Amino acid sequence: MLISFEGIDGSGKTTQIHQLRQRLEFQGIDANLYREPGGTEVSEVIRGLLLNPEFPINPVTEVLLFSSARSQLIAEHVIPKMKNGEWVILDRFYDSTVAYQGYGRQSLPIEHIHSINTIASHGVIPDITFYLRLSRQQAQARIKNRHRDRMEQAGDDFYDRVIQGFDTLAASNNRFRTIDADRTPEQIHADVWDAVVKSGFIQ
Ligand code: T5A
Repeated sequence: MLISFEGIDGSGKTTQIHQLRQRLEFQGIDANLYREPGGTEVSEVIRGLLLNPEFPINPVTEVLLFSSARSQLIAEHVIPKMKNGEWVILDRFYDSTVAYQGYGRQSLPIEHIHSINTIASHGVIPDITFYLRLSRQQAQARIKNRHRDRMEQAGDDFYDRVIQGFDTLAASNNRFRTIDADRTPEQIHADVWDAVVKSGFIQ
């Protein structure tokens, strides 16, 4: 079982992932959790490059770096765990590349991003993708006291396009579950858990 969480920065993905992981533990399921970019030694080094505001990175290079970090994570951890019948939760996956680099940065035509995503993910597709939908203003308010990384310095228009990207993806993919993230963590978790139970993967 592969579950991914998507949404703009500050939408509450990490908070929800930890709640879901804990709930799964109560059911005797020990889920593997990885963040993107990151999750392997190589991918964490690439993450350091991507988020460092001191590095000016060409937009196409940015797509390829996110994708390289992903390829390593999927090959090194995700595919072996899935072959072993284990649960995997991803804090972001290739939908983020469509939303951030495709819609936000407008680095490459969307169909090119989809092709690169297919290669970098080694053909792996999530069973469920939770999209925590929150306005830019609400998300920014939640993380306003935090040091801004390179991506978070991109500006309001960029984030509005990223939201449009996630909305478009969610409207055209059955694996997406759009969750209203402007509620308490407990209310959001109840919806997430309901969808996981309905997926039929829990006995
Ligand atoms: N990126 C990533 C790309 O551009 N392309 C790609 O292909 C990929 C994979 C990653 C950056 O890289 C970009 C996207 C990102 O800009 P990151 O540090 O991993 O950077 O950033 P995020 O994944 O965005 O993580 P964040 O920590 O910013 O946001 P989360 O995880 O969505 O939010 P969370 O849970 O940490 O919560 C943020 C704050 O809100 C509070 C929390 O306590 C916390 O203080 N909160 C709530 N407050 C009120 N109500 C709720 N329901 C709340 N839930 C959480």
